[in-house]
Amino acid sequence: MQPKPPARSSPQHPLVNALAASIRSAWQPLPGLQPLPLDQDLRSIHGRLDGEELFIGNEIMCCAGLRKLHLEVALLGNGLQILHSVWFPDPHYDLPIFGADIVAGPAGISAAIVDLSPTADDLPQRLLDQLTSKPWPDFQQVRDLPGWGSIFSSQVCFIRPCGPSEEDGFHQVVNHYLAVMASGVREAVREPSDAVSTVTRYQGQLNYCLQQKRNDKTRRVLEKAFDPAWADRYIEMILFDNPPEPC
Ligand code: BLA
Repeated sequence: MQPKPPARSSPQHPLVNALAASIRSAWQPLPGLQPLPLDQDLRSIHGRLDGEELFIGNEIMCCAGLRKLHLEVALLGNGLQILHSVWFPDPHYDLPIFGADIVAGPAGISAAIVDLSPTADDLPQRLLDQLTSKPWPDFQQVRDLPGWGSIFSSQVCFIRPCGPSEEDGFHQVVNHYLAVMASGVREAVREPSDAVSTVTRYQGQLNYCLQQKRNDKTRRVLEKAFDPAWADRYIEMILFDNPPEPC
């Protein structure tokens, strides 16, 4: 039987929709893009909390240079809407991790973050130069990172956008970061499994996953919407699964 479409109590936040569309357009032309197998029950997850419909939609792809490109759009109760996207590189390639997270509630967006996060000491210089070539707009509320946020680069953009024009400004920043990431992917060359650089990037990506799993706010929302064991498996297997060892 087909699952019933979710009864959306609040319409999707326009920035969530717009960013999801930008992320899909950015990955579309990547070399060798293909969907990774994902069970239907994880592609589209339905639940109910206090009479409200919950929904998580997942799209997971891979391409040359990236082991996993993930886009998740979720409605998780109390009008909470999430856009989450991480592009995890294959550690054989000198690439950073693209990550974006938007948390919107009935009062607007409380958190909007985008980064190309290094998997070694710092971002490759050519990517740093490209990122900094386009300065961000002057956002009124730049947010402080939590302790585990040391995984992000010096170019991380973490704000609470004030109004539609800052939301649009943030969207432009994400588009720029996506374009820089995509150009890195197109140029990246595979290095051997036993190269020190490959092993360092594998360890860097493991650490990224470990630190992201320390975000109690994500865990709490998923535990409340589903249950602790489900949340734990979802975080370990779908959101921040460890990279396989290079071979
Ligand atoms: C914060 N993430 C949050 C918050 C919630 C979630 C409810 C608090 C909002 C706020 O501080 O205003 C919830 N995020 C989720 C859920 C999912 C999700 C449930 O993605 C998925 C189902 N988080 C990421 C990624 C990044 C990230 C990829 O998943 C960055 C690239 C960052 N989220 C991030 C940060 C915070 C946050 C830095 C603020 C944490 C804090 O201030 O303690």
